[in-house]
This record gives sequence, structure tokens and C-alpha cells, in this order.
Amino acid sequence: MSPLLPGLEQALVERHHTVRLHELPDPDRFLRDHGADVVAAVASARFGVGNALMDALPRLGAIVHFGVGHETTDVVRARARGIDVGNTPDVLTDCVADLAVGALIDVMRRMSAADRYVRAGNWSAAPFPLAARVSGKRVGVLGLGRIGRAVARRLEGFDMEVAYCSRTPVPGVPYRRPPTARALAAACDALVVTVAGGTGTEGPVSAAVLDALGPEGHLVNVARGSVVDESALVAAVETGRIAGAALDVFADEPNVPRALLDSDRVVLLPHIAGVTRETREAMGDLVLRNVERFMTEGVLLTPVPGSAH
Ligand code: 8YV
Repeated sequence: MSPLLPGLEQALVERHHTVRLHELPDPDRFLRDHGADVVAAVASARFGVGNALMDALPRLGAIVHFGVGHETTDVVRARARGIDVGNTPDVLTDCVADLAVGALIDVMRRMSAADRYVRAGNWSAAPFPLAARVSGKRVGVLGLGRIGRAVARRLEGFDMEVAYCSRTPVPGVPYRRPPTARALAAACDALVVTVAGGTGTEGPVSAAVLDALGPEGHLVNVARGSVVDESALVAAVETGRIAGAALDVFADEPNVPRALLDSDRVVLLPHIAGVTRETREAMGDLVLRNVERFMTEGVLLTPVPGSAH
């Protein structure tokens, strides 16, 4: 349905009767003529399968996302049509958590800003300004799923005091759970956003949450741009109402607001948390295994919650 890793596309072509919809000169015509022959769809988590496309594929039984996010496909609607939806959980957890920790250290210690400082030849003129200590600080994790837990575990290694916020308490974790995102932000020095995107989660990091984080507070977002009110974030960065932000995701990728591009207090990354050779390969492999299982047994290997038969 959308471009994938070349190796994954190749493997799909070799093993199944595969059509690359995005490469066809007239995809609408293909859908009209052959839409009823398509039984499985593979899509980047970035694009998913929209409702119109879903409707053009009356025999569709499975949608497999390359990525853990699945907010780009209406899973409830798919289920109502008898379509299972799968994703690629677990295999990317470590890399996303690694990057979240790296981004947190970068923004608090101002490593990217210091790198720019050296390159600009400013070091000889004056020492780099003082940054914020990381070890021993209080960190809030917004959304303690697989990735949030992996981030929290890593940050324990920095003697950080971890608290979290999630819809329901997570059993078996030793962390405090303030009742709201705002209370969590008020009680921490850094807020790491790892909550799933999608309807219902849009905007939990509002202007009020950012104000609660405060002028010494740092924000890290490795989840989805939609879970942070981006205009409120831009305003908070511009006015110094938060100390800084490290962002791997944005509201309208690949477009980044000018004010963020111009700010030295933000670390800006092009949605690369899961983008390592090892993780991409493992994600591709899991997509293939999901398709394989569906084509042979009619079920997915890793259906998204609430999607399995
Ligand atoms: C992907 C992601 O890069 O897994 C996810 O949901 O955000 C990323 O790993 C992207 O969604 C698909 O290319």
C-alpha cells in the first residue's frame, strides 16, 4: 500500500502474488478492476490503510503494519469488517528506548547545541554555558507500555526517580503514578512521552502540562506528534516556559515549525527512533511472518490489541 524496505518488498514479491499499489500508474483503476482479489494489505505504519482504500478491497482479511503504531488505520472499523490488523511490536522497543534516553541526555546536557557551538568556532571566545544534570533527576514517563517501561528501566540506571501516567495502573512496577499528565509534569524534571498515538490520546501534553513541567523542565517525545499540542510547545519553547525539548516526531512530518528550527534549546530528529539496520530488518521479518501466517492459517502472528478473531 506504501513504500517499504526494498528487501521486504522483494521478499513479498518472491513469496506471494504481490502488487505494489504505490508504483502503479493508475492505482484507482487497479482497485476498480482487481480490488476484490486482494486478501492482505501491507502498509507503513505512517500511512496505514484509510477507509476509502479499505472499502475498495471487499475481500480484505488482514492489514499488516510495518511499525508498532496503528492509529493510521481505523482498527475498530476494520474489525467490524472482519479484517485483522497486525503490527510489529517488541522488535523495535529497545532501539526506541535507546534513542529516547539519548535524546533526553542530549537536550538536558545540550550536546547537539554544544556540537554546533564548537563547529561555529565559539569555544575560543567563551566556555559553553552550564547545562542541566541528568543523573538523579525526577523523570515522568507518559504512557508506560512496552517502550515506556524500557525507557524507565534504562533511566533507573541513571539513578533517576521514575513516575508515570497511564490510563490504568501498570502491575508490577515500583514507580509512582500521579493521577494526571499535569500532575506528573509538575512532579518531574523531565517528561518522556511514549504513549500510543490515535484517537483519544491527541493532545494530552497541553499548554497546561507544559506549564506544569516548568522553566527548568525538559520534554522528550518519541511517540507521535499528535500527542503533544505543537503550537503550545512552540510557544513554551519560545517564551522559556519549558527549558527545552527533544523531538523525534512532529504533527505534520516532515514539516517542522520554523520557530523550532530556529531554537537552540530543542533537539530535532527526523523520526529515527526505530531506524537502525537491526531493528528495521527485524520489523521486516515480522511483517513477512505475519503475512505468511495469515496466508497459510488465516490469522496474524502479532495482531494489535482488540484486533484478533
Ligand atoms: C516507523 C514508528 O518508522 O513503529 C512505528 O510506529 O513510528 C516507526 O518505527 C514508521 O511508523 C513507519 O515507517
